[in-house]
Amino acid sequence: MFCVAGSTLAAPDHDQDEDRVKAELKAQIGETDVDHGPAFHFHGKTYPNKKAFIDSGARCSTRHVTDYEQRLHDEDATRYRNERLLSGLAATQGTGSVLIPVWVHVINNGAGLANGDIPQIQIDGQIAVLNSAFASTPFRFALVLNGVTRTTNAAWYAMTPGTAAETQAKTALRRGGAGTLNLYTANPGQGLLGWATFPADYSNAPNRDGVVVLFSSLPGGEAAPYNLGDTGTHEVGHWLGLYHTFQGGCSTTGDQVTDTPAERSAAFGCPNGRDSCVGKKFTGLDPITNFMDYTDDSCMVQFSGAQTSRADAQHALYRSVP
Ligand SMILES: [Ca+2]
Ligand SMILES: [Ca+2]
Ligand SMILES: [Zn+2]
Repeated sequence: MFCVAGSTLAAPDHDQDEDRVKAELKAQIGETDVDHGPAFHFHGKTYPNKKAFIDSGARCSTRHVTDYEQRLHDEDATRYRNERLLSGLAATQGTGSVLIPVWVHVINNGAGLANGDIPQIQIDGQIAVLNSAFASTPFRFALVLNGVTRTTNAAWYAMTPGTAAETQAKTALRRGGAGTLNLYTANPGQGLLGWATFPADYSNAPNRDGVVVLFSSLPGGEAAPYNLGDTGTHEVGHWLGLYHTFQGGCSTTGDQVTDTPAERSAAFGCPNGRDSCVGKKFTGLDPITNFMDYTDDSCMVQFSGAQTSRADAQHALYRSVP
């Protein structure tokens, strides 16, 4: 009798608590059933809300790397760091010690800003944003002398990942080796903001290497709230071997970076205090201010120490030839 009474009295309280916690968590991570916020107008399209835009995949179209690939790259990176340490070097190259030459290829649909023919001041602004974002890392970015090309081509202007247009554009325009950043600005189809290739992809497909971003995502562009240049920062993060902070969801390996707390799904907007993976294994709030999440440009402010170390190893292994 005692046990029955105990369970009938205690159980509802416990369930109510659990339901409340679950509901709060769902609301916090933007997964309530009805309220995902107001309609989101972006780049000539209207989405039911910002979550729908994020769910559309347009925020970033960089390919997903499989667990197997991740393990290979991370074994190589661990070996690289251990060899440095054995030689008496610091695990990571010095801050600002790696200069990355940058080519910017402005693909447009004709003359004028409305056709994506962005002015030099926005290109300089993007390079400044990269240098500021990567200030605590080994990487510095410098535009190659006369390193801006301008091409009018309607098909290339609307290119999307994996298409003939992308191959043609990059084959024609790309300059430099594995360590040279080729940044293409265009107006990709499907409302895409950008995509990048990973360092380890270079040897198999050198011509595909580089970063593509929506022209109006550059600083001063019209792609609010993604117009402070941090689409460029995020994609260059991929280009240096970083994954999304929400990769792997609530798992202990996740993005293969130890100091970015695990995250169940992409964050959007700037949800302060979001904590989508909870419990002993998942201490720490979601890394919503990290450049490798999907939050607004104004919300993203940092790379972590372990991301820096990861990017350094990936660069040294696969991009050391400029
Ligand atoms: Ca992590
Ligand atoms: Ca957490
Ligand atoms: Zn991404």
